[in-house]
Amino acid sequence: MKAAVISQAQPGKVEFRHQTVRALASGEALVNVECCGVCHTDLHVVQGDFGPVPGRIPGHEGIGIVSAIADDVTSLKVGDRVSIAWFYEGCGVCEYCVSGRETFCRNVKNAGYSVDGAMAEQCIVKADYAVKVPEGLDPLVASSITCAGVTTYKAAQVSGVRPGQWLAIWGAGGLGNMAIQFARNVFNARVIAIDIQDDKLALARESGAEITLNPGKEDVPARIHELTGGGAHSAIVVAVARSAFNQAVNSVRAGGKVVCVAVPAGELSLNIVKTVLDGIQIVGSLVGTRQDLAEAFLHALAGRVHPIVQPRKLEELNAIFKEMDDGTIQGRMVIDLRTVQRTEE
Ligand code: 8ID
Ligand code: ZN
Repeated sequence: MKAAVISQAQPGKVEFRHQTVRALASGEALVNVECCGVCHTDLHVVQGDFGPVPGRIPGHEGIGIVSAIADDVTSLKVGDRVSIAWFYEGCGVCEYCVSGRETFCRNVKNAGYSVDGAMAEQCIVKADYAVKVPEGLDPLVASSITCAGVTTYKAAQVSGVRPGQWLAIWGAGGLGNMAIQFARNVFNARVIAIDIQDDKLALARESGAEITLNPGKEDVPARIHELTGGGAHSAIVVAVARSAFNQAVNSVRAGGKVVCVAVPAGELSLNIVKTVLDGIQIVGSLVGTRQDLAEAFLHALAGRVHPIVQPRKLEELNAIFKEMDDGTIQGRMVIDLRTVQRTEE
């Protein structure tokens, strides 16, 4: 099968290879990949931001059809459409796995990082962890839900935002676009979107943001305090920039919550006095559980969220990473493997 593999020789790039898929082990299923969205996390992984992983196949917004199952698999059957998400597998028995926080399992495996992901014609999944895609949901749409969608659906839950409250969202890229739609259409929040690019802000308005702000042009925390009469009730940061985190902390009202989702390098600096006197909460949020993903799929199926996606070819992956780095992508680029002739082993 054809696969994109993180290059040893060319740091920050993938190479395209033909390789053989290994035999299925107990509990596993083989998936013929239909498509896989390109998340900024893939760019972090390919660039070695979480440590180098040469030889790894990236991709964790994968959607495909089960083509084979191991003898002991009962949760999937051949022909099922499933997702290949960042949360690839947990141990199933630790304090996190048994308390609805399985993505924090200390023995977690992540698709496209610690195990091979979905930027390939075929991918092996752990059957009990591959969430089924509901019938009638377009695979290109489902792919964006598999990371961008579920992550922001979860982050909005973590924010605790209530209907009618102000939620400020930093970053209007692949995740940001989904965050705005979930916040507006599922959580009934009033959304302020913040991005450094005006074209992204225009898309944010189309997606449901009531107010858009550009930190290059105005003092964002001051404007948010003014517009909301005291600050946003909560904030979600999906912008790949440290400054966005500091702006978020300074933009929420007393008792407000800042949900950290993006993972730029560096440290978050906090005004200790404001954090204490205003009772600000700052919390990380990591993708979503299998149940969160199943729910996020249903919101997409019901038409509450519509990811903006553009199909691309596998061979364009390095070019897509460059566009992502340059900030020229609107919504999500999705590798569509259905457009290429499937190669045999
Ligand atoms: O589970 C998680 N926590 C999780 C899941 C998936 C992705 C975390 N992530 C992380 C990614 O690894 C990445 O760090 O979320 C971040 C955003 O991913 P993405 O949405 O896939 O990236 P993108 O499509 O490139 O969008 C980034 C946006 O940030 C804006 C850009 O203009 C773009 O719209 N941005 C930047 I760069 N600097 C900004 C700034 N200073 C900014 N927006 C506002 N202020
Ligand atoms: Zn992702």
